Amino acid sequence: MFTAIDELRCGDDLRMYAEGWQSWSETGWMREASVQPLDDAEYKMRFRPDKPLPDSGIQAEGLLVVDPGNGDPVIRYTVPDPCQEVASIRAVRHGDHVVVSADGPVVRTSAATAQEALESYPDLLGPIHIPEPLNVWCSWYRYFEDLTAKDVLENLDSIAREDLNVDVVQIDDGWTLGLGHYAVVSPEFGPLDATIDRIRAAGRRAGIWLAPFLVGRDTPVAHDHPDWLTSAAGRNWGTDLVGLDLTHPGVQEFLAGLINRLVAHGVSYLKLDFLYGGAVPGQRYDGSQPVAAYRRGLELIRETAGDETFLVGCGAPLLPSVGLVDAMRVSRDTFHEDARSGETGLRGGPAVRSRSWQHGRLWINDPDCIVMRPGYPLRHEWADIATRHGGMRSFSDRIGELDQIGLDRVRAYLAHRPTTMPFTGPEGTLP
Ligand code: 9PG
Repeated sequence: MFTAIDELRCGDDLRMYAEGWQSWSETGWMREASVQPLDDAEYKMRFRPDKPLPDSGIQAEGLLVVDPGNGDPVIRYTVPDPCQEVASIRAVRHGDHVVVSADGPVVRTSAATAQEALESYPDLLGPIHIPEPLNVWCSWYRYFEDLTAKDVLENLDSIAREDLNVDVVQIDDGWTLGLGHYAVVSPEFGPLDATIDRIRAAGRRAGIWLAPFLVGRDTPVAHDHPDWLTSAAGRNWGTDLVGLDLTHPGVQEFLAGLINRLVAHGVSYLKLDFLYGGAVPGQRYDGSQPVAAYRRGLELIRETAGDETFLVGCGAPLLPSVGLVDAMRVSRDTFHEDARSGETGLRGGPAVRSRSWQHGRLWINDPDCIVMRPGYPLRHEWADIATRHGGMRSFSDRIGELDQIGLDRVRAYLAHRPTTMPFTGPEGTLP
């Protein structure tokens, strides 16, 4: 139930910053209307299944800034504790005024500028430890799910031969049959432990991808443990997805066991993907609400992995993750497997720019991988944005396939480790 909480006069230059729910959600400065989902799966995977979207106006998840554009102060609306509950906050323009409404408690603060309104927000959340960013080689945008241990080792050797400044060799999706199959290693991938050993022996950190908060509906875990499941979480890997109840002792034991095993094998970097699955609606074992349950699950992973393990959130509810992840994906994928030629444009561009104020304050921003082989036509445009607004520096190519231009650019990208000093200001994109 939405209740009107405020009414502001506005001018022609009205602009509103709406924070999206998770890494892949649209976020930024808007004038009148939010982006709408294309279909039900996208609704579940980029929006909140339990939060209908308004017919008109914009909807922010937990953080809205209204710059009235008439010289009046900028107003920021936030939620009191985003680790417990994230209210949706709506803003609708009616001629010369804007009506703000919310479906939960909201704190209203005024600021002199839009930049100040965003940049002072992290102060509300208490001290947050921000580690140094890492440079990453990632398998995904070259190998997708057809990855083998041999591919990883080939690139490990290339990194040494080309003397690239890579901290982490990260095995993305493809190494496992999936969490729903109890995260067993895929036979097509080959030996995981030996690969991790080789990465570490080469003096790099071993990183691995995991989607720990959801499973396929038609998988052994879902069949064996119907009481571990919450509700629908979209669709991927050719199957409907369902969220896990992170307050259930069985789920907690399963996840802690898995993280323990990976860390004991020498993994010290976890890309935690599809995390929104932990916060879908549904009944939970201990009666928790979705956001609090999600936070409990992420805390469990942090506790189990230890402070030395670098955690990257991806597909992750943003505000409920603060303080538990080292880096956060702040954008959509560089490209999807069926659109490698770049025809979908720079999908990550708008959110990477709009969320640049979060870098060094809430976490290290991860703009996603650059891809520098000649076959990706937007390689330079995307690298320009990632260089300017990034934080984490990752690339995803078969190194042997890079041309000289691509290799030089990768080398330059990794050579200058970005500082964790906060970026200077929000660079919103206006339609
Ligand atoms: C591995 C990939 C990569 C990538 C992640 C994530 O909406 N979707 O269907 C959807 C599918 C995949 C996806 C994002 C959205 O990519 O962002 O970097 O790790 O998983 O499967």
